[in-house]
Amino acid sequence: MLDEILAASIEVEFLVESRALARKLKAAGLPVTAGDVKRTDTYLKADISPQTCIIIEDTGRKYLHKMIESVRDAGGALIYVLGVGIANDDREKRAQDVRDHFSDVSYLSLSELFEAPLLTEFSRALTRARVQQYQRYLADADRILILLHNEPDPDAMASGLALRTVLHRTRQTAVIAALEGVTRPENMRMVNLLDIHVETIAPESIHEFDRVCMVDVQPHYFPGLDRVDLVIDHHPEQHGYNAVFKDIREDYGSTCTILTEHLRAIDASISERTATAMLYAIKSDTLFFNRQANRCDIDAFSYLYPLADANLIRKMEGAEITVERLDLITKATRQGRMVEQVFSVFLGDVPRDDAIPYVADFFLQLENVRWTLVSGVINGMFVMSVRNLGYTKNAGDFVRRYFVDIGSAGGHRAMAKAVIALDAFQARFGVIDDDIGRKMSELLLEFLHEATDEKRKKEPVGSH
Ligand SMILES: [Mn+2]
Repeated sequence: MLDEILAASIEVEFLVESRALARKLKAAGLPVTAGDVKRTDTYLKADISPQTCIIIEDTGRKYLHKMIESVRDAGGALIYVLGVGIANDDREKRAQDVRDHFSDVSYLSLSELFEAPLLTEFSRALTRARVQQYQRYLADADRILILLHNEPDPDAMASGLALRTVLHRTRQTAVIAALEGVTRPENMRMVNLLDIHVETIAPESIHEFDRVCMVDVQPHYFPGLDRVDLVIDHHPEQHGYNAVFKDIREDYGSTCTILTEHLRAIDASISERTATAMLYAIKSDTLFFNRQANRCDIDAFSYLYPLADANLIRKMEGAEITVERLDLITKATRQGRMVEQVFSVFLGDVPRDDAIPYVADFFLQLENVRWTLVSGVINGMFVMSVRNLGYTKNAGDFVRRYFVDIGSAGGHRAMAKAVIALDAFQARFGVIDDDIGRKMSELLLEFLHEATDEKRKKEPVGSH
């Protein structure tokens, strides 16, 4: 096996104890000699140098130390011991023993070497079975709807394109649509540069499609829609709806990461346009791996990277800054307050609801800021975005605690949102204008201090 793995890139020679085994291996075409593996002579004869990499097979025999010492005496310096056919517990003991006696010798085991790639392969096979199931289920539909959330963001749109690729369909037979279309500048730029068509449809026309799929969102988002065919999403799983197939992975940084795995599992070829959209989606949903990203997001990113157009991505990213947003940043700088690494500001009436998360993300970049709390009023609704770094406490828990009974409130560990009718907000908190920013920051500090108080209680007296 090692010959097969290594011989293509490295010159390999084998040394075995038994002459019979040497003859067998030689017959199989391997460069092999037989010799006493405990003797320094044997290694001198083999002409090893400090640059020779020596792998010693450890099958649990007693004279492992003697072998390592002989190799060293003959001038060997790059020594590995490879545990083969040893039970897990014994292997750990032997590895420890080698580490204790020979600090420069590394212990590897066959199972460790093979575990990761095999598990990846098996989980890919499981994903393949899952994808083939929904492919078959959707195959005979004339027209499929791929429904996105309102104001589709890069992850939603790219996931739409990716799912269309998985289903081997065209713009006519798999319609990517939303109830409210794209208006934000950065999303518009993506639509234009990648020529993405997101149709705006009325809620009633959802039922005109043979099958309904959704990506980056779940059915509860759409009132009155409680049954769909396929849901692929990375937001926390919601209940109270039926989906024939679903793949929801809360710990993933983007829906596109899940879809990259689906595409890889079925060996689909991904067009440059789709790969570019997906790569941009992963970057944008994870703030380039600055929030809520895992190993799979990084794997998906490196898989898509060579398939995508990096220049287009750079162009799409530049669209985030607009004069309108700069005005709000200026206002927030003047009116915001910083208390214990919490930046909070109430912006008053804001023209567009994307301004609020934008300002929240922006101020999170400032030195010493660990939480941002940005709120404003849009069409008579109080809207607040919460962001954090360092995950001391859960942003979603914070908004749910204070707002879920008077409006909608939810989110992840690092980002959350609350939307409350202005009169309900006033009735609860009784504050107006600039006092809103102060009040919100007090609530958050109260919430954050709770954690430290609990921790302190657990610590023994006098430990400070
Ligand atoms: Mn997303």
